Amino acid sequence: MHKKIMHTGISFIIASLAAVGLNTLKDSYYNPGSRYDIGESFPYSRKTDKDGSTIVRTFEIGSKIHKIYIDPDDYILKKGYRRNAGLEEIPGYTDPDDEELIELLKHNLDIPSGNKEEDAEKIMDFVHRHVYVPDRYNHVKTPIETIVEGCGDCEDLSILAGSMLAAAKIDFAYIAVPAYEDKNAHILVGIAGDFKGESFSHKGKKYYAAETTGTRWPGKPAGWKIGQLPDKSWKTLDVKVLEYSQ
Ligand SMILES: [Ca+2]
Repeated sequence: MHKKIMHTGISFIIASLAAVGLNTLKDSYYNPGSRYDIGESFPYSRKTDKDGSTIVRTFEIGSKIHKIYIDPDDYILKKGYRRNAGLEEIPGYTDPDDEELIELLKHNLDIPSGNKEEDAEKIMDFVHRHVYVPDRYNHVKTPIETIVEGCGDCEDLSILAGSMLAAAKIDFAYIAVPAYEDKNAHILVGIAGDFKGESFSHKGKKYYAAETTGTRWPGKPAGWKIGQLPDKSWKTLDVKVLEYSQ
């Protein structure tokens, strides 16, 4: 669910990268790319530890290498069935209680820092390191699936952002953009706080636009700032602010 793009060349590049990644992962405990859909998995910077008991995802943020440890059984359990949902159902997939997500916020991103705006920017920077890959079956991913696979489409990346914001107790909503002209429907998050730029008002609050998609490569995070709208025409559409309450 995102703007229509030229798929042919990009799909080929992603398939090639996935193939390279899978070769380096042949001793891995599991291989979601082969079990499901190679187009939904981006194995760059993911491997298992020596005995295969933990999935390790590596992120380089600034000069620091971050490692995130995920239980493969937890991942496989969450990957285990297909989910398909309309945009209005997306808030229900928010998962702020995931222990691995809470660990990630605390130990990798030092959240909460006491400054909610800075924490929100840090969360968005982390989300922006996940590659935008449209999925073939409209599978709604849990945050752990998106982190392990390193990629997702607009709903998956927004659920990851929303779950992290909710876990950090930062006020946010999902912003659902309807399909228009030749563009598909889209979803992003909106964050309340001391930000500048474009926002969507709902029940007296301003939710500043926070686009979650945009990168094709994990080393080059999408550059959207909070308050920046990828397409200003969204302001003229019947955009829905979908609340999430803890
Ligand atoms: Ca998806």
